[in-house]
Amino acid sequence: MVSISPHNRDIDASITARGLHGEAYRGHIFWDELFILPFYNLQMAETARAMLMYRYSRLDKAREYAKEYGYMGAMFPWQSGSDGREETQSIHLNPLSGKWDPDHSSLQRHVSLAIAFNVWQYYNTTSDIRFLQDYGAEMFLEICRFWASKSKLNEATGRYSINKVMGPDEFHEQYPDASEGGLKDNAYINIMVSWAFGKATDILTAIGPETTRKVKEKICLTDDELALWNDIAKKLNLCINKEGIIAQYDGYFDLIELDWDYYRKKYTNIYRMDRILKSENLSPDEFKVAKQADMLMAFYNLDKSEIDTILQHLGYSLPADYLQRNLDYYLQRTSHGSTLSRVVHSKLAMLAGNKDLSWQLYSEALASDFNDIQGGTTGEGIHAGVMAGTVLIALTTYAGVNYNGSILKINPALPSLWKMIEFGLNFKGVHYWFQISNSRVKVLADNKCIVEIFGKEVQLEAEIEKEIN
Ligand code: IFM
Repeated sequence: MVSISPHNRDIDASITARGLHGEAYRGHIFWDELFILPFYNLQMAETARAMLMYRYSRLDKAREYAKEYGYMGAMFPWQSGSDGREETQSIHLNPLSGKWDPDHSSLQRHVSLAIAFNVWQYYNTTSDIRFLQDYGAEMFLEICRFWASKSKLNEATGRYSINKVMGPDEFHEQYPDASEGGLKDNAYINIMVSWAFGKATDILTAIGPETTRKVKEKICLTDDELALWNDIAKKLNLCINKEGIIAQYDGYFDLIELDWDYYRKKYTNIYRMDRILKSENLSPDEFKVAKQADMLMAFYNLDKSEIDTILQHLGYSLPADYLQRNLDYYLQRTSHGSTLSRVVHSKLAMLAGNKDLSWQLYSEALASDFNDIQGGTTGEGIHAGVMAGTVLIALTTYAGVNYNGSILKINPALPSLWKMIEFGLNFKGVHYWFQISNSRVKVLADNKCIVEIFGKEVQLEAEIEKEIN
């Protein structure tokens, strides 16, 4: 059971991180929508729209929040409830030590990028131009404006930096010995900001000149601001070592390597390495240990080709196998303290050509709530993000459906235990039915359209089934 369904599309609500099953996170809404919304985009577009309207209805509050911190545009809260104010706690109980530790997770400003990404994904999947014209573009542009005001040019290097943020990996909250929370140049954030500034142009083109004029007038957006976004998009800073590893954030390479064997032997379950380290009077901020995908999260959102373009645009050149290298590097340093971690890594493992690893992580992700793999957290509520994420991995990574472009592309790579998968979905106003095995795709659409199957464009006529081998 979730807090959003076709029956309550007119209710001002979105999906709480733990559904309606328990009291964990007090019913708050996080960035987990990013893992959930695509399912609704493909199956129940009106429900997806309702989720985005939950955010739009709190845009003013996000504007106030940005202003309160000296920024422009819209800064959405990391944890959101009914009135859109920041609901994140500032202290956190460590059950291992019984101590309340400072909690800087409200600095996960990347939630606003997730909302911008969701606006684009919703529009691209549904072609709901009215939503984009009336609400989505405004929200997207205000989010870009926020990130522009957070980007600071370093005259010496000619690069922009974004400071005082936390990435999705919640174990790193601040620099060791710093007196306040926040890190500089988180790679996931900087890549997604560059993506958002690029996408802003596509959004203005999509809504057309007349609506562009109206939206710009409504939010007083100038051409100088748009030019600045363009400049920032090309000059954001990333820290990359000579092996082609992209640092999670500036300073990450200076951290200490964790003795994983020692901790595995000592505690068996080391998902929550943050709590373990803190209970030993150490801090995860000092170690190369991640709760979940952070830099690699960019590859969950975007096609690798898009990231290659962004990196090129930013003027960085990396080894051809940089994705494999980064996956190996970060996987060895990740404890999967969030159920979302395995969903992301199962997709990445497949991208890096490691089918077995992908299946292992996927199977564990599937069992998250069924087996309560985090040892007691399911009783506090199911994990809505991982549930939707596992459905989507079946469709995207395994059935190989890519809905990021202007037509659907199908390139299946089913796990060896799967013979065939059959499902329906909606894309750009057309309803599709697919039956997919590794060597054959059967497809039926209710309208004339083009799809790409096994790398070749296929013209479909309404209600005429095609089989492609
Ligand atoms: O949003 C997530 C976060 O990424 C990891 N901790 C739990 C949150 C709520 O599900």
